[in-house]
Amino acid sequence: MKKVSDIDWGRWKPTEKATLLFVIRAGRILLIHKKRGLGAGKINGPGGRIEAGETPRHCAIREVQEELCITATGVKRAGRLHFQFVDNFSIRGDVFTATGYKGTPTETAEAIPHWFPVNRLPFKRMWADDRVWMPLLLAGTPFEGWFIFDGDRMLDHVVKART
Ligand code: 8DG
Repeated sequence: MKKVSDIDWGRWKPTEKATLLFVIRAGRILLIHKKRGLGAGKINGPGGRIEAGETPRHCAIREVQEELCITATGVKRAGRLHFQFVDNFSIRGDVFTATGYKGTPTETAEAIPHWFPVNRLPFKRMWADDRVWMPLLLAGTPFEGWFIFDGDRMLDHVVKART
């Protein structure tokens, strides 16, 4: 299981379902330094696991509230990511963008907020796949991606723009 094509994605069931949300405003994107959980130490969008009975959109908004103390507005679906890890863990991520927010981004136990210019993203400190699909997200092009990871290392990827 080293290639995306090794997996029957039609039957694939993720261990976890999660969300990510990126507030993009005036040429800048709101990211977090993630303090704990999967991807601790990395720069990412705020997000987390979907709870029972929750829609992905509701999860994305709740996670941003919990991690940064703001309420995202103008929330729109952007894409879907499928991650298979070689140790058998797997996670699906629904990705959203937002055009604004209410409140003030504030550090919490989970996250430190940081704004970055959209053309100067800190890819070296982000998950390896992000540089593959982030251009589609920033262009407003719906996307879907499939990835094989060994820990932090991306072994294979396929990303498609959805029209
Ligand atoms: P919770 O307590 O907040 O519910 O969740 P948690 O246990 O802290 O969950 P989490 O670690 O925050 O969930 C993993 C987050 O990391 C989730 O938002 C999806 C995201 N994520 C991956 N892989 C990748 C990736 O390759 N790139 C990006 N950008 N995000 C990823 O799991």
